[in-house]
Amino acid sequence: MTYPNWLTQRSHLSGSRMALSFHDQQWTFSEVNELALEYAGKLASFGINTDSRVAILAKSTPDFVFIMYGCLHAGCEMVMLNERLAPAELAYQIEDSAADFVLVDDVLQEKIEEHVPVLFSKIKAAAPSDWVPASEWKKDRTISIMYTSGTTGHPKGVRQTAENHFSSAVSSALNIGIAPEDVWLCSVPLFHISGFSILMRSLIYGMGVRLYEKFDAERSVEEICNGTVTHVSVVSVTLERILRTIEERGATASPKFKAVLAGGGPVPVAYIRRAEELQIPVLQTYGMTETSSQTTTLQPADAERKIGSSGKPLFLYQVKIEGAENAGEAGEILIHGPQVTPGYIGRFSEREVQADGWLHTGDIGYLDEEGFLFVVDRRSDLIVSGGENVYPAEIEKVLLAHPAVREAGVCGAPDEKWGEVPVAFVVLNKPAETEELLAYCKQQIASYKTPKQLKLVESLPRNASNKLLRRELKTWL
Ligand code: S0N
Ligand code: AMP
Ligand code: MG
Ligand code: MG
Ligand code: MG
Repeated sequence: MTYPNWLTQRSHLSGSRMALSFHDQQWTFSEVNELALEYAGKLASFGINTDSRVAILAKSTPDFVFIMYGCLHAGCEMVMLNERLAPAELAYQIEDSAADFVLVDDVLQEKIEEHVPVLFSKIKAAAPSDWVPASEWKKDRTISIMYTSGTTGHPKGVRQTAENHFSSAVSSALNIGIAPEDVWLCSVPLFHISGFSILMRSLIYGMGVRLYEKFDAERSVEEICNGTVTHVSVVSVTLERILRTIEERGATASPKFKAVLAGGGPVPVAYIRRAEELQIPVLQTYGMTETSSQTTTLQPADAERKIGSSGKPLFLYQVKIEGAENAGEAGEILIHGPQVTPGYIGRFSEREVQADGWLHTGDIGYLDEEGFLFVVDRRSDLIVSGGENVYPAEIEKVLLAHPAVREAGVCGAPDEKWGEVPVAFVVLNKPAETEELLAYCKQQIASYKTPKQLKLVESLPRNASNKLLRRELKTWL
């Protein structure tokens, strides 16, 4: 089962259409394809081919996009590294994925400590080897691998196949619609599925992408109000910054602007009301790395009536609630469909993700009588800080490794700026300063995972079998 090579076909079908723009530069699909072919030849000169797995660490720039598209032509698997992670966290992912090469944007090279990076500048300067692009791609080909944390504190590498990305893009289009003039503003990270899925939609629809290296509320609002973009993906923190900027300016969205896709976590009802006030259509979505982005999406038409819901499953996708017999009964959310990952790599490669045909998300929710999904509780005490996931277990593991720490417990606390942030409770076995413990964390984990507060306590709440009761910690905040 194959697809024709997406880059070749897209350039053949709509070569003169705008594919990518960044600052004042832009590239058509045929220009992008030419660059991707050239990069694939350069990558081949390092020995990168269909058997390779490459880890990539980069800022959201056109070079990153062209190198990724070069990898698509080369047929290798890409492990997408999060630039906010600490060197030790990146080393774990590179190790666990057994990446053959680590391609690194020059500005991020200090983040790679234990491996020899292939710098973007070296790739650019290389002479391309002779090389022929595959005319077809297998549907089950793994295109990307993204790490997501879990209950154990060890991140898992999630495989996303060509079919996963294709079905995700098509189902999204069946819901949102597509038109030749569409341009999607991408200021969410390309290493997350929120950003990467925009590139996949671009290739599959022939749609333009307006790329930003980092989120910028002012510039986003200009694009939305000038009508230079039609869609934008946000998390709730960036949605709020956009709304506030529009409110402060007394601006209005251009009639050309079509939709904000808001995901990565719950969107507060107050933001939805403010967006309505400004006549900005917001589509709330529930999705995850394991489902290559959206699974359910709420249409603006239903937003008022179904406030708090993440919508209905996209076409071809199924959602059910484990153990629920009637509408309104809450239980674990189970997902089935062609967007669901076939599984993990590395140390979790043996773990079945769809043993009974369904992805067990760990999230708790219910379906109402009309089939709208409401997510009521997140998996494994997951904390979402500004769209980045923070798992208590991962932070606790780091704290416990400190010689002065006997016990550690982490929970999420509401936060004005980030929505939610981690707070740690620690029992010491010898004297230590909280600043020292926090500095110790910051050395080993991303700064967004470093607890915003650390409280020294006498003991932690545990049940009869000595299991830490993280929910109880919330009552100590
Ligand atoms: C919110 C963002 C933009 C904040 O970054 P900003 O403002 O650029 O900060 P910096 O200048 O880089 O750093 C300043 C200090 O702030 C710390 N910091 C940065 N980010 C965070 C954070 N999230 N939480 C806490 N602190 C943070 C920095 O560390 C720095 O501090 P110091 O100086 O101490 O180092 C940025 O965080 C951002 O881009 N967030 C969004 C990430 C994202 O896209 N998440 C979604 C992941 N989920 C998925 O991809 C699946 C769902 C999905 O597919 C989807 C999601 C959204 C929309 C659509 C979809 C879809 O289905 O298509
Ligand atoms: P990630 O794979 O990093 O994007 O994390 C996905 C997780 O984010 C899901 O399993 C949920 O726990 C949470 N999440 C995503 N979308 C929503 C939503 N609309 N409402 C509540 N939680 C969400
Ligand atoms: Mg994750
Ligand atoms: Mg940023
Ligand atoms: Mg998330």
